[in-house]
Amino acid sequence: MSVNRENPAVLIIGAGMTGICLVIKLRELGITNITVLEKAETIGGTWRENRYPGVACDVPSHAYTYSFEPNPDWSTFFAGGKEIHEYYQRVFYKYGVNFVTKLGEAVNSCVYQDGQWTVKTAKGNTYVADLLFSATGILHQPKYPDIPGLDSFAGIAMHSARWDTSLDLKGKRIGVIGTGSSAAQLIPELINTPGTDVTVFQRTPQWLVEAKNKPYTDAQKKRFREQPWRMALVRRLSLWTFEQGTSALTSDSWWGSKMHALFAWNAKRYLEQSIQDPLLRAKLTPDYKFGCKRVVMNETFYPAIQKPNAHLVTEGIERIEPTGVVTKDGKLHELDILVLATGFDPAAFMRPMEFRGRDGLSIDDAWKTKVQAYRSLLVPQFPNFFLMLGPNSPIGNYSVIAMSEIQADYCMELVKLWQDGKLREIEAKPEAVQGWMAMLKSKMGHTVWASGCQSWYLDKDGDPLTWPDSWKNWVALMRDVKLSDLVS
Ligand code: N01
Repeated sequence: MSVNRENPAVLIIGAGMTGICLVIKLRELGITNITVLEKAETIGGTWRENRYPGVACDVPSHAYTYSFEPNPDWSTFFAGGKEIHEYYQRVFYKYGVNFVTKLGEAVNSCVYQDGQWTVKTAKGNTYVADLLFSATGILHQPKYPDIPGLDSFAGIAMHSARWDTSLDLKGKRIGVIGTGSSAAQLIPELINTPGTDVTVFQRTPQWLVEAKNKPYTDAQKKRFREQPWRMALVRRLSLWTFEQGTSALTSDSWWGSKMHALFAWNAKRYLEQSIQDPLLRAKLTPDYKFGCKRVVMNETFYPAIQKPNAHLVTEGIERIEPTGVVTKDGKLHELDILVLATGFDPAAFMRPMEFRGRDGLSIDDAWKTKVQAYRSLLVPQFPNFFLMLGPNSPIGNYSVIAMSEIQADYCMELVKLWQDGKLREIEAKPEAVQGWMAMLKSKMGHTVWASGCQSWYLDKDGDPLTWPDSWKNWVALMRDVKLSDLVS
């Protein structure tokens, strides 16, 4: 079968931040035969899905922006979810990504055969592609807690990422399970709603860093517009700070340890200065290393949890009954609404699609022993397929947009090599995948993630699913395409 390598048929699954970026980059290569399949009726990924009160980004707005599309109009230092969603919509239309996007096209299966991918959707449509990109995001599939009686709850129960925006919260007794980044944003909004009584069920205290969220004035926005270097400076400084954080979490060198101690001291001081009641402070004090779980960046949680209508429960959940949550001390906490801020399955890449590579190999079989992808992107036996933001991407607290752009650039380099005939198919050699996994393993022990806490950063073997080294080293690696690692 002859493939038009100059303008191949490209399919992208997902019209979120990464999918939009890919279309723009592919067009820069002169590729126009692109189709984006988006399961929902609107675009925007995470920022379409997460609608809970208080949803925001805890990465500074100017750093959570495409490098090629700065936005002088961000209203605050940390933008809210709605504003970020609007930004993506603007970029989507400005770059004409809408012309190649099919909405309401949930992908059911992707099967590779004879050099092409056949993709079928729930609507019964079939698409054929030479190159396939999964841009479905990392944290997409909600994780529901395995608590006895959850289904018996007679009130309203919902996951934080499945928020019912029509719900009237006033005067309600609300329970929240979880105290991660989503919970820390939404709990204060619930507590500050008139007449509510909010019970927070905390299993593990979180490390929390104060994230002051100042609005940008009209004068500042005008300066950003007229002198774009100012936006670039805010972006660089924000990213630099996060880069130091990443180094502190991934290195046990002298410098890494000092940086780690400084970040931990700062968070501890914030807790001590913010929480007046010593008993509550003790409940909120983590007993594991700073950064082992994803650090929560927030300025509203500590003030809110001290309000009279807020209760922090640490006794542990025994079961759920129709009227509420029973904790291990036998107490029934009666509730009208139960919010499950219990996070996501970080290894559910592409699922629940049927995904088959060479010789009918299913992704479940390919990953039976380990979820792995060369440079996070190339899955052995799944040629001409790119798993964006795949395992061991440098997730953590860094800007996921910056990450996505760098991965997209790397993919474009591979596509160019393939177009030039230097690669028969885009696939990593088995020994390169083994080398990649061994390199990751050798670095993991130095990270704080492997220091003995439970978090979504770890896979089933207790190995970090994140990039276990500095941001700088990751970027250098991604800018260096090693042709010898690829099947030629
Ligand atoms: O989820 P989480 P999240 N019984 O997994 C608890 C991104 N994000 O949605 O710590 C009782 O962090 C669990 O307890 P424990 C960001 O990458 C970004 O908050 O496991 N509790 C924990 O407290 C983030 O890391 C932004 O003991 C149970 C909570 O639920 C990721 O999304 C904003 C339980 C889950 O915390 C996920 O954050 C928001 C059980 N059975 C989120 N099961 C930005 O601003 C779970 N928990 C960019």
